[in-house]
Order: sequence, then C-alpha cells, then structure tokens
Amino acid sequence: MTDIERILPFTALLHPDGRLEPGAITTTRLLSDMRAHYASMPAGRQDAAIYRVHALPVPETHSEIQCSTTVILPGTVGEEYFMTKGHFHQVRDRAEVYVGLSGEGLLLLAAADGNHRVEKLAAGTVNYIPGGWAHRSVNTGTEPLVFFAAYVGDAGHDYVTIEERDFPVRFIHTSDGPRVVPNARYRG
Ligand code: PAN
Ligand code: ZN
Repeated sequence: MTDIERILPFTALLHPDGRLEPGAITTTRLLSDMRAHYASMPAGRQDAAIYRVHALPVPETHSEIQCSTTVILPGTVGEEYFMTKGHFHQVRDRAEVYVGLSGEGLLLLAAADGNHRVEKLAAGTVNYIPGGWAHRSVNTGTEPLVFFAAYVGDAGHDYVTIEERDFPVRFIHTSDGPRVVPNARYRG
C-alpha cells in the first residue's frame, strides 16, 4: 500500500465575517508585509492589518482540495486599494475557484506572457482561475471583501516571482471609483 496522507470527512462552519471553524489556521498580512507591492508606503501604520486568510488544514497533495476564506479590509495605501500580495501557484498548472461571499472588489489575473484580465469579485461571483495565471484580489468597496477559495492541494504559492516582476496594472482609488492604470514597475 502506498503511504498517502489521508484525512477523514469533515464539516466546517463559514461565519458571515469569513471565519471558518473549527480548526482553521489564520494568517494576517500587515501593511509591513506589503512593502514590495505598493508604489508608495506611508511611514506609519506598519502594523495595520490589510487582509486575513483562514485555511482549513488539508494535506497538500494532488488528491485533496485546499479550502480557505480571505477577508480583505476596506482601505487604501497611498492611492491604491487594500489587496492581496498575489501569486502564481508553485506548481504552475494548478487551477483554483473563488466564490465571492460579501463586499465588492476586483480579481486581477496575469499570465507569464503579460496577458492580463480584470474580473469582478464580489458577493455572488464565481471566478475560475486556470493554471498558469497569477492572481491578486483587490477590495474596491467600503466593507470587507470576503471570498472562499478552493484549489488543488499541492498547488503551493510562488510569491517571489510577483515580488520581482509585479503585475501589469494597478488599481487607483478615485472619486469616480476604481481606475485601472499601467504599472510602471511591471517587469514581465
Ligand atoms: C487564496 C490566497 C489568498 C491570499 O487563498 O492565498 O486570497 O492571497 P495571497 O496568497 O496572494 O497572499 C489563493 O489564491 N490560494 O491559492
Ligand atoms: Zn491561488
């Protein structure tokens, strides 16, 4: 018999605020964790929370499905919205599905060849993220943006490529709503 890490069936509760219980592992990303990602960083507020990820503990194998929620708080850093770091999956061809639960935002997808797409991510949306597309989510609203994510268990996260190359566009807060602008720091 092969030695495959197995788990038993389980049921978790998804709270309206995005927390998953019981057993989820929560990661909080602070402004100080986002240095590589914003065009300008304010001097203060380094310990301000930008987003949280609540992940159910599932083995990181290709036969399981990772399940997590993300809660991005409303706010801006300079003229840019609160957002996730963004990543490629370490195993590039691994796909993912996002289900929007509450709030209003955008999902930025970028392929290695520079092709990019901006999709709506909000209460009721279902986003399919094919393998090979880096993804970042952005809260453009005034409430927390909450979404559920399910992805192939061994996908892993490559943050380094995004830190080095960034995304082709950025999202600027204006009085007329979000504006998509080219990202001068993009190294595609
Ligand atoms: C999501 C993300 C989550 C946080 O669960 O991991 O929204 O974004 P970063 O990982 O870019 O910080 C997902 O896409 N998992 O694969
Ligand atoms: Zn992902």
